[in-house]
Amino acid sequence: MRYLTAGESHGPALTAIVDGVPAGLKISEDQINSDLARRQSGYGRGGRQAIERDRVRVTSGVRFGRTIGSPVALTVANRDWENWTDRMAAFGDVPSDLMREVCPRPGHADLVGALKTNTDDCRNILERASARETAARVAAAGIAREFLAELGVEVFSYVASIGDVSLDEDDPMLAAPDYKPLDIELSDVRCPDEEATEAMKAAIDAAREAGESLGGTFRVVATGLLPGVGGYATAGERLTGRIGAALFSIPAIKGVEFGLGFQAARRPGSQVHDPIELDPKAGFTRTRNNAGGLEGGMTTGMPLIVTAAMKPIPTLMTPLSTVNLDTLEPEEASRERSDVCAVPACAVVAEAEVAIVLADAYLEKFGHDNMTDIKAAVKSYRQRLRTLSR
Ligand code: EPS
Repeated sequence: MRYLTAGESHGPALTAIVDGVPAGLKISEDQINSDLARRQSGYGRGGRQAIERDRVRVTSGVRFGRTIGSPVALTVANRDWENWTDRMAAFGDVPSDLMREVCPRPGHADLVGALKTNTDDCRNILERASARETAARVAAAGIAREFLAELGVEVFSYVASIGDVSLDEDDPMLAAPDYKPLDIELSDVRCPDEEATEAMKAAIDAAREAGESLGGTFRVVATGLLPGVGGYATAGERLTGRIGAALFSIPAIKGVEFGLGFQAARRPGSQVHDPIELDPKAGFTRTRNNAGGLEGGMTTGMPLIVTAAMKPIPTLMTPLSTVNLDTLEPEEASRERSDVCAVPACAVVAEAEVAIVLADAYLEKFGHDNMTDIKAAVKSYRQRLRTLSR
């Protein structure tokens, strides 16, 4: 399962095409719309989210609520397009009063993108480098999430820190799967703890006051995974690399850790690796989950726990210095309407990326033509694993 997106932040719409979707998969428009709404929410978002009401329109690959085995095309309209029809027109002359973006923001794709593509208007770059594009990813991943849900796999996320405020967790590798999805959804910053939520919101308020922006960390958790999904034999099969690449493809992601992550490098082996047990009911299991659900590039059957770090958004209301591309003189970087903090939204996008990789790996292992055959293959694999533990 792969996806490709198109669409500019202030163009008419975002589009995603999802390829490799099996036939017979039930798709719910409401479910995709609720994921789109989750991506739009979060304390610290800017004015754009007051304009948009992201809703998906499926234009191919689904008939009477089920996939038919062809690529699925999805669009999400940009309501803000109405305000940009002259500045973002596909055809016609350049308006004489067009304000080009010539003061690239440090930390954004503006400058390097303009140099690379030989344009004198950073808008050509920022329109596509904007995180608005991630709405299309979330819509695309709706297909993957439905597929995984049919096979008993749930993917969720929560925010672990914003700026220097952290959620206090005893052992995230054990605690994470126990968090209640409702507590996470009810928090304005997707944090399962009320006190931490309030402290994070206060940090965002202080950043807004100071003309600053804030990054943070979040975890994506997948439960219900079967062991042996992914592969160890070739570089391209390893889920660690595939999930890592998928998360690093999200704008602003600067670090990814699986399970204990960097902490594992500071502990001796006996305090890192997870002892194996044989449970008469559950089969092979682990006494803990420091690996975060992956060993040798494959799922272990324990929850997948991956943490990612998002840098602060580059648009600052108290801007850093830059160089004006017209005058070549020092100037302040451009101010755009922007978010103070988009970590909660980014966590939802990360869920989407993880879901697509996991769905792809499941399809590899269990076939990809239709849901009946896939479910039969999953059942027979479960059966074989069960026999093995007896
Ligand atoms: C975003 C839409 C954008 C930004 C933000 C994310 O809308 P606009 O540029 O019209 O305000 O709010 O984009 C960025 C953080 C960025 O760096 O470009 C969205 O829908 O997520």
